[in-house]
Amino acid sequence: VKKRPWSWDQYLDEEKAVAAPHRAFSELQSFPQNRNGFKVGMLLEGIDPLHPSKFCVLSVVEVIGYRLRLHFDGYPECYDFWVNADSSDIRPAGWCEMTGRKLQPPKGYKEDEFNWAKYQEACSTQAAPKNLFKNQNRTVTSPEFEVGMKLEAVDRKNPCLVCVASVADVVDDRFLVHFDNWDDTYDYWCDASSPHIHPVGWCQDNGRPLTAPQGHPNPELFSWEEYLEDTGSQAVPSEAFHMRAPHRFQVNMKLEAVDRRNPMLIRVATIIDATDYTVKVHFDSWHHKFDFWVDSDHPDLHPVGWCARTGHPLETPIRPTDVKPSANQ
Ligand code: MLY
Repeated sequence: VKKRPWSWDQYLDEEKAVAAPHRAFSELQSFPQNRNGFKVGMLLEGIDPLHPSKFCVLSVVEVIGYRLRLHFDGYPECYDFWVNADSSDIRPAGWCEMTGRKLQPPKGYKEDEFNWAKYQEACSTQAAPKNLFKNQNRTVTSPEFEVGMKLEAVDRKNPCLVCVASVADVVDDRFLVHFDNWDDTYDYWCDASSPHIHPVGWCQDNGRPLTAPQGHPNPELFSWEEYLEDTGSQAVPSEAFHMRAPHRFQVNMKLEAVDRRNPMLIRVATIIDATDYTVKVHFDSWHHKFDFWVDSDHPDLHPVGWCARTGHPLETPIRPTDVKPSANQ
């Protein structure tokens, strides 16, 4: 018996479910406007997901549809990661030098002896052309967020904590949130509309505990006034914060989501729970132990039809109807 090809329309019909509407998705989740022009072997610079303060030398090692797998030159494959072609986390070769940032060279190179021209020659590979980076020359900026300014921010690895934090870097409309006296593994990039950041004094105004910087002599008695003075720093002006409206996803809506365990795969998924700014994603026909909470604007969530549109395979659920019931049941 020839199986009919899987179709979203038919599946939604059978499940009596609806697709999450396009307006629920952010620009970086929606159908892309351009093609993915990246090719295997191209070199570029990008943010290390495990150390978001670092820009590193990366090469494209796999391209599927609108996505690419990036590899840290000279390092084991286990650190490879996937991004969409329009990710804000990737930049053309030379971007760090041009913007006065440190670039983490490939393994085996010292920072001051790395040179893009020589490296490309040595590996006889080429840098990805600048026009492939959709995120370049964004006109939107966040001028009110300046490096060194202080704020209160949710530690996303420990989401019940709101902590003393600083702006550690600013690129276009995004900035890097760093937790004072902690290492950069807690850092994250966000923009002024993030629900995870608040102006200095927010915890006090909202009767919430504020986590002082690590090693603060008197964390219970932390005072912003003293801290700003002692560190010679300024608070991000409160007018700079423009928290976005809550998302428009609803429970039971269907979508396409990147598999956390094997991020090469995109699966048929359902929103099974939600808060104002996060959703809980379930992979259809998979065990609930794979469910996960994620920010509603995460670039790994896509509308129904995204895979078909971008030329990415979609992992479809195993249908119980595919299994013939036995005769004596
Ligand atoms: N128990 C955790 C808490 C770390 C919190 C760090 N934040 C505030 C940046 C730990 O010590 O690893």
